[in-house]
Amino acid sequence: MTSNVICIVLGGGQGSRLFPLTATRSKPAVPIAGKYRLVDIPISNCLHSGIDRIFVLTQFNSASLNKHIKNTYHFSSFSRAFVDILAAEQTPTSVAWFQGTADAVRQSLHHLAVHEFDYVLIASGDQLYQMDFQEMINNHEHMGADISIATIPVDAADVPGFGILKTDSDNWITQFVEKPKTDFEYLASEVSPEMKEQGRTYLASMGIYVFNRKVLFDLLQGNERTDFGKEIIPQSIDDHKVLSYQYEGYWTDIGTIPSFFDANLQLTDDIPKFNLFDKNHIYTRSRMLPPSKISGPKLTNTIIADGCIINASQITRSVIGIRTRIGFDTIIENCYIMGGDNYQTLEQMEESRLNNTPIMGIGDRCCIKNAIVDKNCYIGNDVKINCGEPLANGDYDRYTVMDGIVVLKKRAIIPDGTVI
Ligand code: ADQ
Ligand code: ADP
Repeated sequence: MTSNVICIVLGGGQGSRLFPLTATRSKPAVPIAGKYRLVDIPISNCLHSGIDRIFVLTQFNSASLNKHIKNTYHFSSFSRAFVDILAAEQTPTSVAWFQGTADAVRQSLHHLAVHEFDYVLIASGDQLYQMDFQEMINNHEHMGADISIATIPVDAADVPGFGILKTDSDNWITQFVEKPKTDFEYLASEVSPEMKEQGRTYLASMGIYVFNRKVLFDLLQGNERTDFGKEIIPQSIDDHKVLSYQYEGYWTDIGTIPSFFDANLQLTDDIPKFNLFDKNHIYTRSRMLPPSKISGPKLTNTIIADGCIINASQITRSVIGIRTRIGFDTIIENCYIMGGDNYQTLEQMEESRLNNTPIMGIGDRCCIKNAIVDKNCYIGNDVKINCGEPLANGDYDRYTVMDGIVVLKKRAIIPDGTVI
Protein backbone atom coordinates (compact mmCIF):
# COMPACT_ATOMS: atom_id res chain seq x y z
CA MET A 1 0.00 0.00 0.00
CA THR A 2 1.47 3.33 -0.97
CA SER A 3 -1.54 5.55 -0.28
CA ASN A 4 0.10 6.50 3.03
CA VAL A 5 3.24 7.85 1.35
CA ILE A 6 4.20 11.36 0.31
CA CYS A 7 7.14 11.87 -2.02
CA ILE A 8 9.63 14.70 -1.98
CA VAL A 9 11.71 15.05 -5.13
CA LEU A 10 14.99 16.84 -4.50
CA GLY A 11 14.95 18.94 -7.61
CA GLY A 12 18.39 20.41 -7.31
CA GLY A 13 20.58 23.05 -5.79
CA GLN A 14 22.04 25.70 -8.01
CA GLY A 15 22.45 23.16 -10.79
CA SER A 16 26.02 24.28 -11.40
CA ARG A 17 27.12 20.81 -12.51
CA LEU A 18 24.63 20.93 -15.38
CA PHE A 19 25.57 24.47 -16.44
CA PRO A 20 24.88 25.87 -19.04
CA LEU A 21 21.68 23.80 -19.36
CA THR A 22 20.61 25.27 -16.01
CA ALA A 23 21.56 28.86 -16.85
CA THR A 24 17.97 29.93 -17.44
CA ARG A 25 15.92 27.04 -16.06
CA SER A 26 15.83 25.04 -12.85
CA LYS A 27 17.37 21.59 -12.96
CA PRO A 28 14.11 19.60 -12.90
CA ALA A 29 13.06 21.44 -16.07
CA VAL A 30 16.10 20.36 -18.12
CA PRO A 31 14.83 18.53 -21.23
CA ILE A 32 15.82 14.86 -21.55
CA ALA A 33 15.38 12.19 -24.27
CA GLY A 34 13.94 14.63 -26.79
CA LYS A 35 10.55 15.26 -25.20
CA TYR A 36 10.67 14.80 -21.41
CA ARG A 37 12.07 16.85 -18.52
CA LEU A 38 14.29 15.50 -15.74
CA VAL A 39 11.49 15.80 -13.20
CA ASP A 40 9.30 13.42 -15.25
CA ILE A 41 11.53 10.49 -14.24
CA PRO A 42 10.97 10.50 -10.44
CA ILE A 43 7.35 11.62 -10.85
CA SER A 44 6.61 8.76 -13.28
CA ASN A 45 8.29 6.25 -10.95
CA CYS A 46 6.08 7.55 -8.13
CA LEU A 47 2.86 7.43 -10.14
CA HIS A 48 3.58 3.89 -11.37
CA SER A 49 4.21 2.93 -7.72
CA GLY A 50 0.86 4.35 -6.59
CA ILE A 51 2.38 7.44 -4.94
CA ASP A 52 0.44 10.43 -6.17
CA ARG A 53 1.18 13.16 -3.66
CA ILE A 54 4.46 14.70 -4.72
CA PHE A 55 6.40 17.82 -3.78
CA VAL A 56 9.24 18.95 -6.04
CA LEU A 57 11.80 21.03 -4.15
CA THR A 58 13.82 23.38 -6.26
CA GLN A 59 16.27 26.14 -5.60
CA PHE A 60 14.75 28.49 -8.05
CA ASN A 61 11.38 28.64 -9.62
CA SER A 62 11.61 28.78 -13.37
CA ALA A 63 8.75 29.53 -15.69
CA SER A 64 9.47 26.36 -17.66
CA LEU A 65 9.16 24.11 -14.58
CA ASN A 66 5.88 25.70 -13.49
CA LYS A 67 4.48 25.50 -16.97
CA HIS A 68 5.52 21.91 -17.42
CA ILE A 69 4.07 20.69 -14.11
CA LYS A 70 0.89 22.70 -14.59
CA ASN A 71 0.35 21.38 -18.12
CA THR A 72 1.30 17.77 -17.42
CA TYR A 73 0.13 16.41 -14.09
CA HIS A 74 -3.64 16.65 -13.95
CA PHE A 75 -5.63 14.57 -11.51
CA SER A 76 -9.29 13.97 -10.84
CA SER A 77 -10.79 16.49 -8.45
CA PHE A 78 -12.09 13.49 -6.46
CA SER A 79 -8.55 12.32 -5.66
CA ARG A 80 -5.99 13.74 -3.19
CA ALA A 81 -3.27 13.60 -5.83
CA PHE A 82 -1.02 16.57 -6.56
CA VAL A 83 2.39 17.53 -7.88
CA ASP A 84 3.44 20.79 -6.24
CA ILE A 85 6.63 22.77 -6.69
CA LEU A 86 8.19 24.17 -3.54
CA ALA A 87 10.86 26.69 -4.46
CA ALA A 88 13.24 28.06 -1.82
CA GLU A 89 11.28 30.89 -0.27
CA GLN A 90 11.81 33.61 2.25
CA THR A 91 9.59 33.27 5.31
CA PRO A 92 9.52 35.27 8.58
CA THR A 93 11.75 32.56 10.14
CA SER A 94 14.04 31.85 7.22
CA VAL A 95 15.61 34.15 4.70
CA ALA A 96 18.16 31.74 3.31
CA TRP A 97 18.11 29.56 0.22
CA PHE A 98 18.15 25.80 0.85
CA GLN A 99 21.55 25.08 2.35
CA GLY A 100 21.54 21.41 1.34
CA THR A 101 19.22 18.45 0.87
CA ALA A 102 18.15 18.09 4.51
CA ASP A 103 17.74 21.85 4.87
CA ALA A 104 15.53 21.89 1.76
CA VAL A 105 13.28 19.23 3.31
CA ARG A 106 13.35 21.00 6.70
CA GLN A 107 12.21 24.27 5.18
CA SER A 108 9.35 22.39 3.50
CA LEU A 109 8.12 20.50 6.57
CA HIS A 110 5.32 22.98 7.22
CA HIS A 111 3.91 22.18 3.77
CA LEU A 112 4.07 18.45 4.54
CA ALA A 113 2.65 18.67 8.04
CA VAL A 114 -0.88 19.45 6.88
CA HIS A 115 -1.16 16.13 5.02
CA GLU A 116 -1.96 12.66 6.34
CA PHE A 117 0.79 10.12 5.69
CA ASP A 118 2.96 7.54 7.47
CA TYR A 119 6.03 7.56 5.25
CA VAL A 120 8.02 10.08 3.27
CA LEU A 121 9.88 8.92 0.18
CA ILE A 122 12.76 11.23 -0.68
CA ALA A 123 13.93 10.85 -4.27
CA SER A 124 16.65 12.58 -6.20
CA GLY A 125 15.79 14.63 -9.27
CA ASP A 126 18.83 13.84 -11.37
CA GLN A 127 18.80 10.10 -11.86
CA LEU A 128 17.59 7.88 -14.69
CA TYR A 129 15.95 4.64 -13.52
CA GLN A 130 12.67 2.73 -13.39
CA MET A 131 12.01 1.49 -9.88
CA ASP A 132 8.93 0.17 -8.11
CA PHE A 133 8.89 2.17 -4.88
CA GLN A 134 5.98 0.08 -3.64
CA GLU A 135 8.32 -2.87 -3.09
CA MET A 136 10.70 -0.65 -1.15
CA ILE A 137 7.90 0.69 1.05
CA ASN A 138 6.50 -2.82 1.64
CA ASN A 139 9.95 -4.01 2.67
CA HIS A 140 10.36 -0.99 4.97
CA GLU A 141 6.99 -1.71 6.60
CA HIS A 142 7.56 -5.47 6.82
CA MET A 143 10.96 -5.05 8.50
CA GLY A 144 9.76 -2.32 10.86
CA ALA A 145 12.48 0.11 9.77
CA ASP A 146 12.78 3.77 10.78
CA ILE A 147 14.68 4.67 7.60
CA SER A 148 15.29 2.68 4.41
CA ILE A 149 17.95 3.56 1.87
CA ALA A 150 17.86 2.23 -1.69
CA THR A 151 21.29 0.82 -2.46
CA ILE A 152 23.12 -0.48 -5.51
CA PRO A 153 26.42 -2.34 -5.89
CA VAL A 154 29.18 -0.21 -7.47
CA ASP A 155 32.84 -0.81 -8.28
CA ALA A 156 35.84 0.74 -6.52
CA ALA A 157 36.19 3.52 -9.13
CA ASP A 158 32.71 4.79 -8.28
CA VAL A 159 33.12 4.65 -4.49
CA PRO A 160 34.38 8.26 -4.01
CA GLY A 161 31.18 9.61 -5.61
CA PHE A 162 28.69 7.89 -3.33
CA GLY A 163 27.61 7.24 0.22
CA ILE A 164 29.02 3.74 0.89
CA LEU A 165 27.54 1.45 3.50
CA LYS A 166 27.84 -1.94 5.12
CA THR A 167 25.01 -4.10 6.39
CA ASP A 168 24.52 -7.13 8.62
CA SER A 169 23.00 -10.32 7.22
CA ASP A 170 19.46 -8.92 7.62
CA ASN A 171 20.30 -5.77 5.60
CA TRP A 172 20.38 -3.45 8.61
CA ILE A 173 22.99 -0.78 7.94
CA THR A 174 25.91 -0.92 10.36
CA GLN A 175 28.26 1.63 8.78
CA PHE A 176 27.81 4.56 6.40
CA VAL A 177 30.57 6.76 5.04
CA GLU A 178 29.70 9.61 2.66
CA LYS A 179 31.93 9.66 -0.41
CA PRO A 180 35.09 8.03 1.03
CA LYS A 181 38.09 9.13 -1.03
CA THR A 182 40.82 6.71 0.12
CA ASP A 183 41.37 3.56 2.21
CA PHE A 184 37.83 2.34 1.76
CA GLU A 185 38.60 -1.37 1.16
CA TYR A 186 37.16 -2.19 4.59
CA LEU A 187 33.75 -1.06 3.27
CA ALA A 188 33.52 -3.88 0.67
CA SER A 189 30.38 -6.04 0.98
CA GLU A 190 29.13 -9.52 0.15
CA VAL A 191 27.25 -9.15 -3.14
CA SER A 192 25.54 -11.52 -5.58
CA PRO A 193 27.81 -13.62 -7.87
CA GLU A 194 26.62 -11.55 -10.85
CA MET A 195 27.64 -8.26 -9.20
CA LYS A 196 30.90 -9.79 -7.98
CA GLU A 197 31.76 -10.82 -11.53
CA GLN A 198 31.34 -7.17 -12.59
CA GLY A 199 33.60 -6.04 -9.73
CA ARG A 200 30.69 -4.23 -8.05
CA THR A 201 31.56 -5.13 -4.47
CA TYR A 202 30.63 -1.91 -2.66
CA LEU A 203 27.08 -1.00 -1.67
CA ALA A 204 26.27 2.60 -2.55
CA SER A 205 23.35 4.74 -1.44
CA MET A 206 21.19 5.75 -4.39
CA GLY A 207 20.13 8.89 -2.49
CA ILE A 208 16.57 7.48 -2.30
CA TYR A 209 15.24 7.27 1.25
CA VAL A 210 12.06 6.22 3.04
CA PHE A 211 11.51 7.83 6.46
CA ASN A 212 8.80 7.19 9.00
CA ARG A 213 6.93 10.45 9.42
CA LYS A 214 7.88 11.07 13.04
CA VAL A 215 11.49 10.00 12.51
CA LEU A 216 11.92 12.56 9.71
CA PHE A 217 10.39 15.40 11.71
CA ASP A 218 12.44 14.51 14.83
CA LEU A 219 15.69 14.30 12.85
CA LEU A 220 15.22 17.63 11.10
CA GLN A 221 13.54 19.85 13.67
CA GLY A 222 15.53 21.75 16.26
CA ASN A 223 18.95 21.40 14.62
CA GLU A 224 20.86 22.83 11.70
CA ARG A 225 22.10 19.71 9.97
CA THR A 226 21.92 20.52 6.28
CA ASP A 227 22.66 17.31 4.38
CA PHE A 228 21.25 13.77 4.35
CA GLY A 229 24.37 12.04 3.00
CA LYS A 230 26.91 13.94 5.09
CA GLU A 231 25.04 14.28 8.37
CA ILE A 232 21.52 12.92 8.86
CA ILE A 233 22.09 9.37 7.57
CA PRO A 234 25.54 8.61 9.10
CA GLN A 235 24.44 10.10 12.43
CA SER A 236 21.24 8.00 12.50
CA ILE A 237 22.87 4.57 12.14
CA ASP A 238 23.52 4.08 15.87
CA ASP A 239 20.16 5.06 17.31
CA HIS A 240 17.73 4.22 14.48
CA LYS A 241 16.79 1.11 12.54
CA VAL A 242 18.27 1.94 9.13
CA LEU A 243 17.63 -0.63 6.41
CA SER A 244 19.29 -1.21 3.04
CA TYR A 245 16.94 -1.98 0.15
CA GLN A 246 19.13 -3.40 -2.56
CA TYR A 247 18.37 -2.73 -6.20
CA GLU A 248 20.20 -4.24 -9.15
CA GLY A 249 18.38 -2.75 -12.14
CA TYR A 250 19.57 0.10 -14.36
CA TRP A 251 20.22 3.31 -12.46
CA THR A 252 22.45 6.17 -13.41
CA ASP A 253 23.25 9.64 -12.21
CA ILE A 254 22.49 12.36 -14.77
CA GLY A 255 23.67 15.30 -12.69
CA THR A 256 26.72 16.27 -14.76
CA ILE A 257 27.09 17.21 -18.43
CA PRO A 258 29.07 14.03 -19.37
CA SER A 259 26.69 11.67 -17.52
CA PHE A 260 23.63 13.51 -18.87
CA PHE A 261 25.05 13.32 -22.40
CA ASP A 262 25.89 9.60 -22.13
CA ALA A 263 22.51 8.72 -20.63
CA ASN A 264 20.73 10.44 -23.50
CA LEU A 265 22.86 8.84 -26.23
CA GLN A 266 22.56 5.41 -24.60
CA LEU A 267 18.84 5.60 -25.30
CA THR A 268 19.74 5.04 -28.97
CA ASP A 269 21.42 1.65 -28.26
CA ASP A 270 19.85 -1.38 -29.97
CA ILE A 271 18.62 -2.58 -26.59
CA PRO A 272 18.90 0.42 -24.26
CA LYS A 273 19.36 -0.21 -20.56
CA PHE A 274 16.69 2.39 -19.86
CA ASN A 275 13.62 1.32 -21.76
CA LEU A 276 11.43 4.18 -22.98
CA PHE A 277 9.10 1.57 -24.49
CA ASP A 278 8.40 -0.10 -21.14
CA LYS A 279 4.78 -0.43 -20.03
CA ASN A 280 5.72 1.81 -17.10
CA HIS A 281 6.53 4.58 -19.53
CA ILE A 282 7.63 8.08 -18.63
CA TYR A 283 4.83 10.60 -18.39
CA THR A 284 5.26 14.03 -19.88
CA ARG A 285 3.31 16.87 -21.34
CA SER A 286 1.15 15.87 -24.34
CA ARG A 287 1.80 18.59 -26.87
CA MET A 288 -0.44 17.79 -29.87
CA LEU A 289 2.50 18.23 -32.24
CA PRO A 290 2.37 17.21 -35.90
CA PRO A 291 4.18 13.99 -36.90
CA SER A 292 7.82 14.40 -37.87
CA LYS A 293 8.56 14.89 -41.56
CA ILE A 294 11.81 13.27 -42.64
CA SER A 295 13.34 13.33 -46.09
CA GLY A 296 16.71 12.02 -47.19
CA PRO A 297 18.91 11.16 -44.22
CA LYS A 298 20.55 7.87 -43.48
CA LEU A 299 19.40 7.36 -39.91
CA THR A 300 21.34 5.08 -37.58
CA ASN A 301 20.46 4.54 -33.92
CA THR A 302 18.55 7.77 -33.76
CA ILE A 303 15.54 8.83 -31.72
CA ILE A 304 13.36 11.50 -33.30
CA ALA A 305 10.69 13.26 -31.28
CA ASP A 306 7.44 14.77 -32.56
CA GLY A 307 7.06 17.78 -34.78
CA CYS A 308 10.47 17.71 -36.52
CA ILE A 309 11.30 18.65 -40.12
CA ILE A 310 14.48 16.86 -41.14
CA ASN A 311 16.33 16.88 -44.46
CA ALA A 312 19.84 16.02 -43.25
CA SER A 313 22.04 13.57 -45.13
CA GLN A 314 23.15 11.51 -42.16
CA ILE A 315 22.19 11.26 -38.49
CA THR A 316 24.01 8.76 -36.31
CA ARG A 317 23.60 7.87 -32.62
CA SER A 318 21.65 10.98 -31.78
CA VAL A 319 18.55 12.15 -29.98
CA ILE A 320 16.55 14.74 -31.91
CA GLY A 321 14.11 16.68 -29.74
CA ILE A 322 10.70 18.18 -30.43
CA ARG A 323 10.26 20.70 -33.27
CA THR A 324 13.83 20.29 -34.54
CA ARG A 325 14.46 21.56 -38.05
CA ILE A 326 17.56 20.30 -39.87
CA GLY A 327 18.55 21.47 -43.36
CA PHE A 328 19.91 19.60 -46.39
CA ASP A 329 23.26 17.74 -46.56
CA THR A 330 23.88 18.13 -42.84
CA ILE A 331 25.67 15.47 -40.80
CA ILE A 332 24.84 14.92 -37.13
CA GLU A 333 26.75 12.40 -35.06
CA ASN A 334 26.65 11.68 -31.30
CA CYS A 335 24.42 14.63 -30.53
CA TYR A 336 21.51 15.53 -28.34
CA ILE A 337 19.57 18.25 -30.17
CA MET A 338 16.90 19.50 -27.75
CA GLY A 339 14.69 21.14 -30.36
CA GLY A 340 12.50 24.21 -30.18
CA ASP A 341 9.70 25.77 -28.15
CA ASN A 342 7.92 27.02 -31.24
CA TYR A 343 8.12 27.19 -35.04
CA GLN A 344 9.05 30.23 -37.04
CA THR A 345 6.49 31.22 -39.62
CA LEU A 346 7.39 31.09 -43.31
CA GLU A 347 7.37 34.93 -43.29
CA GLN A 348 9.84 35.07 -40.38
CA MET A 349 12.14 32.62 -42.15
CA GLU A 350 12.02 34.66 -45.33
CA GLU A 351 12.82 37.82 -43.37
CA SER A 352 15.82 36.07 -41.76
CA ARG A 353 17.04 34.96 -45.18
CA LEU A 354 16.79 38.51 -46.51
CA ASN A 355 18.73 39.78 -43.49
CA ASN A 356 21.30 37.03 -43.81
CA THR A 357 20.63 35.74 -40.29
CA PRO A 358 20.14 32.04 -39.47
CA ILE A 359 16.68 30.60 -39.08
CA MET A 360 15.74 28.55 -36.04
CA GLY A 361 17.16 25.03 -36.10
CA ILE A 362 20.16 23.73 -38.02
CA GLY A 363 21.02 24.91 -41.53
CA ASP A 364 22.30 23.20 -44.69
CA ARG A 365 25.70 21.48 -45.12
CA CYS A 366 26.52 21.56 -41.38
CA CYS A 367 28.56 19.05 -39.44
CA ILE A 368 27.84 18.66 -35.72
CA LYS A 369 29.49 15.97 -33.60
CA ASN A 370 29.60 15.22 -29.86
CA ALA A 371 27.37 18.11 -28.92
CA ILE A 372 24.33 19.07 -26.91
CA VAL A 373 22.34 21.77 -28.69
CA ASP A 374 20.01 23.48 -26.24
CA LYS A 375 16.58 24.68 -27.28
CA ASN A 376 15.82 27.46 -29.76
CA CYS A 377 19.30 27.70 -31.31
CA TYR A 378 19.78 29.33 -34.68
CA ILE A 379 22.55 27.52 -36.53
CA GLY A 380 23.28 28.88 -40.00
CA ASN A 381 24.56 27.07 -43.11
CA ASP A 382 28.02 25.47 -43.43
CA VAL A 383 28.58 25.48 -39.66
CA LYS A 384 31.03 22.98 -38.17
CA ILE A 385 30.79 22.13 -34.49
CA ASN A 386 33.31 19.77 -32.90
CA CYS A 387 34.18 18.16 -36.22
CA GLY A 388 37.92 18.78 -36.08
CA GLU A 389 40.64 18.53 -33.43
CA PRO A 390 39.46 17.76 -29.86
CA LEU A 391 38.50 20.96 -28.02
CA ALA A 392 39.77 22.04 -24.60
CA ASN A 393 37.33 22.74 -21.77
CA GLY A 394 36.05 26.31 -21.62
CA ASP A 395 33.02 28.54 -21.25
CA TYR A 396 32.29 31.06 -23.98
CA ASP A 397 29.52 33.43 -24.89
CA ARG A 398 27.44 31.00 -26.94
CA TYR A 399 28.81 27.59 -25.91
CA THR A 400 30.66 25.58 -23.30
CA VAL A 401 33.09 22.71 -23.84
CA MET A 402 33.30 20.00 -21.24
CA ASP A 403 35.17 16.70 -21.59
CA GLY A 404 34.99 16.83 -25.37
CA ILE A 405 31.29 17.70 -25.46
CA VAL A 406 30.22 21.07 -26.89
CA VAL A 407 27.08 22.47 -25.27
CA LEU A 408 25.46 25.16 -27.37
CA LYS A 409 23.59 27.53 -25.08
CA LYS A 410 19.86 28.14 -25.36
CA ARG A 411 18.95 30.62 -28.11
CA ALA A 412 22.57 30.74 -29.38
CA ILE A 413 22.89 32.32 -32.83
CA ILE A 414 25.65 30.72 -34.91
CA PRO A 415 26.18 32.55 -38.22
CA ASP A 416 26.86 30.82 -41.55
CA GLY A 417 30.31 29.27 -41.86
CA THR A 418 31.19 29.30 -38.14
CA VAL A 419 33.69 26.68 -37.02
CA ILE A 420 33.81 25.69 -33.33
P1 ADQ B 1 24.85 13.68 -4.19
O1 ADQ B 1 23.98 13.37 -5.35
O2 ADQ B 1 26.24 14.12 -4.47
O3 ADQ B 1 24.91 12.44 -3.17
P2 ADQ B 1 23.57 16.06 -3.35
O4 ADQ B 1 24.41 16.95 -4.16
O5 ADQ B 1 23.27 16.43 -1.98
O6 ADQ B 1 24.17 14.65 -3.22
O7 ADQ B 1 22.22 15.85 -4.20
C1 ADQ B 1 21.18 14.94 -3.93
C2 ADQ B 1 19.97 15.38 -4.73
O8 ADQ B 1 19.40 16.52 -4.11
C3 ADQ B 1 20.25 15.82 -6.16
O9 ADQ B 1 19.14 15.48 -6.97
C4 ADQ B 1 20.38 17.32 -6.07
O10 ADQ B 1 20.05 17.94 -7.28
C5 ADQ B 1 19.37 17.62 -4.99
N1 ADQ B 1 19.73 18.80 -4.20
C6 ADQ B 1 20.94 19.17 -3.76
N2 ADQ B 1 20.89 20.30 -3.05
C7 ADQ B 1 19.58 20.69 -3.07
C8 ADQ B 1 18.88 21.79 -2.54
N3 ADQ B 1 19.51 22.74 -1.86
N4 ADQ B 1 17.55 21.89 -2.77
C9 ADQ B 1 16.90 20.93 -3.47
N5 ADQ B 1 17.51 19.86 -3.99
C10 ADQ B 1 18.83 19.72 -3.79
C11 ADQ B 1 23.71 11.87 -2.68
C12 ADQ B 1 23.96 11.19 -1.34
C13 ADQ B 1 24.93 10.03 -1.51
C14 ADQ B 1 24.39 9.09 -2.57
C15 ADQ B 1 24.14 9.86 -3.87
C16 ADQ B 1 23.50 8.98 -4.92
O11 ADQ B 1 24.46 12.14 -0.40
O12 ADQ B 1 25.10 9.34 -0.28
O13 ADQ B 1 25.31 8.03 -2.78
O14 ADQ B 1 23.24 10.93 -3.61
O15 ADQ B 1 23.42 9.71 -6.13
P1 ADP C 1 12.86 25.41 -21.64
O1 ADP C 1 12.04 24.36 -22.32
O2 ADP C 1 14.14 25.67 -22.39
O3 ADP C 1 13.07 25.19 -20.21
P2 ADP C 1 10.70 27.28 -21.35
O4 ADP C 1 9.77 26.13 -21.12
O5 ADP C 1 10.99 28.22 -20.26
O6 ADP C 1 12.09 26.76 -21.84
O7 ADP C 1 10.22 28.01 -22.61
C1 ADP C 1 9.00 27.70 -23.11
C2 ADP C 1 8.29 28.92 -23.61
O8 ADP C 1 8.47 30.01 -22.74
C3 ADP C 1 8.75 29.36 -24.96
O9 ADP C 1 7.63 29.78 -25.67
C4 ADP C 1 9.70 30.46 -24.67
O10 ADP C 1 9.80 31.33 -25.75
C5 ADP C 1 9.05 31.09 -23.47
N1 ADP C 1 10.06 31.73 -22.63
C6 ADP C 1 11.07 31.13 -21.98
N2 ADP C 1 11.80 32.02 -21.31
C7 ADP C 1 11.25 33.21 -21.53
C8 ADP C 1 11.52 34.56 -21.11
N3 ADP C 1 12.58 34.82 -20.32
N4 ADP C 1 10.71 35.54 -21.52
C9 ADP C 1 9.65 35.26 -22.30
N5 ADP C 1 9.33 34.04 -22.73
C10 ADP C 1 10.11 33.03 -22.38
